[in-house]
Amino acid sequence: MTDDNDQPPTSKLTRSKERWAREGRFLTGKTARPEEQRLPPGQHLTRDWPVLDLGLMPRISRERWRLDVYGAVANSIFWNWAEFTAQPQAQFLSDIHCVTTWSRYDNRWEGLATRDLLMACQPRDEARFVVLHSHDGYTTNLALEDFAAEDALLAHSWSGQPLEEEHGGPVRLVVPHLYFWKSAKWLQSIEFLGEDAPGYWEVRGYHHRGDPWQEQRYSGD
Ligand SMILES: Nc1nc2c(c(=O)[nH]1)N[C@H]1C(S)=C(S)[C@@H](COP(=O)(O)O)O[C@H]1N2
Ligand SMILES: [Mo]
Repeated sequence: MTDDNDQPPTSKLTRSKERWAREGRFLTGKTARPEEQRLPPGQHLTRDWPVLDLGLMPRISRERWRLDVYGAVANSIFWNWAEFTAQPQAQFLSDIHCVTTWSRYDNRWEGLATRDLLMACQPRDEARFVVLHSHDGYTTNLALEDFAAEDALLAHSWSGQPLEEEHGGPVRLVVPHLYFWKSAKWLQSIEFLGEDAPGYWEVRGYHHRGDPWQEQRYSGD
């Protein structure tokens, strides 16, 4: 676990990914429309489910897990596991698109739809951006409209089973219409802001929004 003041971890993989951003690796220069082309440009399908992160896996039991929602909201939230799972339950089927070019179809997620979270916390008028904070020191930022997508959720299960620790359990975000780095694993808190605040990959050369069909891989694309 990392304190807010600690530098987040780096590894051989995170250093390669920083270099890929500088080089513009994997860019095809094509764009597509999700309604017409399920697989975004420059992506290939995989059947297994790769694990990608900063290289350290925080272990948070469901008993110790809390969700902290704060910032520009009318109702701050601090839920324990029982309170979180007492919220309305959504099931969504969606595809994963990782910026390192693998995609995985038909993932069955279960959890709390971000739209239901928004009903509960009531973002104030000035709220425009959301920052996800994770137990490994990872952060990522999203525009409020992207966070509020109809198939976005705080997932605690995948394929009918508790989300595995290596994939971000107890709870991760899933925002299917953006590259998967926006889908924070080991979710700890959600901060609502009036101004954008780039996260771990966004300050290391990756795009602020990350739409796979527009190939928004890197900043400056
Ligand atoms: N907390 C946390 N969330 C994270 C990451 C991370 O390093 N830490 N990596 C992101 C990236 S780059 C990807 S591709 C996906 C990978 O999720 P997976 O390991 O379940 O495939 O998690 C995203 N969410
Ligand atoms: Mo990624």
